[in-house]
Amino acid sequence: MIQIHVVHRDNRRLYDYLFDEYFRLRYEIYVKERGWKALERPDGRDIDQFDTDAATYLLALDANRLVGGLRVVPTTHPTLMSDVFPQLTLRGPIRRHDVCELTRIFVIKERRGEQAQPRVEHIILCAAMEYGVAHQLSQYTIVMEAWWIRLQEQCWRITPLGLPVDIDGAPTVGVTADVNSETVTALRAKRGIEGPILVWRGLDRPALPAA
Ligand code: COA
Ligand code: U4Y
Repeated sequence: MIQIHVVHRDNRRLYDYLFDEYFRLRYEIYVKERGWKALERPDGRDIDQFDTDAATYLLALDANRLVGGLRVVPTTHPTLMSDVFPQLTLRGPIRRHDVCELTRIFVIKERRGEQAQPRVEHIILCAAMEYGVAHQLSQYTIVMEAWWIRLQEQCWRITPLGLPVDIDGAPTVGVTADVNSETVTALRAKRGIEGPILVWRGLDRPALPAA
């Protein structure tokens, strides 16, 4: 059974054993598969300037195997949108306590496009919404290749922050996605996910129940 583990500096020690594999997998996917040259490093790990203590990782584990992930960074800290791609926003990057940026979503190759529901990608996206509600976020910001828009529209309400820009040969957009408990409920129903899927091991659960 897939569970999405919330990993933050306060409980990272419990997951330290996973992180080298996590960064290596990211390198495999983003640099080797996707060809994102800006992330090339001699050590074969995708670790960038936003992998700091401010980041929270949502790690998808299936019987202790890492099968996917997503990174959440507060917009009160430097983000991909504010520091690398501010040109994607017409009114300037959002910096608010109740808004976080989502980056580095992935599913390992063997687990993509699964017919059996709920598939890993859907579980991660539902978990991200659950996390946002638990932390009383109002929105996420996302820098994404434009092909995501079609998939995104099926599950979240997104709003563009600017015009598409060609980045490294791919049309790329900056968007916000609204966070609310109605979306969590709708996603669970649509994807056949029964109840909360976040695991907060070693962390205080946020005061509010996660939807
Ligand atoms: N360019 C265009 N479309 C893409 C794409 C790409 N690089 N990657 C995936 N898609 C499309 C697929 O064609 C598919 O469309 P379909 O439903 O019409 O067949 C759909 O997205 C789903 O992708 P798939 O890979 O089959 O399965 P998934 O839903 O299990 O996983 C991802 C989706 C994106 C999580 C997975 O493909 C992945 O981890 N990719 C590598 C990491 C990545 O590129 N992340 C996003 C960066 S913006
Ligand atoms: C970085 C410099 O995964 N450049 C960087 C850095 C792709 C471009 O960004 C460059 C990344 C998930 C990279 C490539 O040319 C969205 C998502 N977004 C991507 C990410 O990195 O997380 C960026 C897309 S643009 O070389 N690039 N990092 N310095 N540090 C998302 C999540 C949830 C879903 C939908 C999508 O709802």
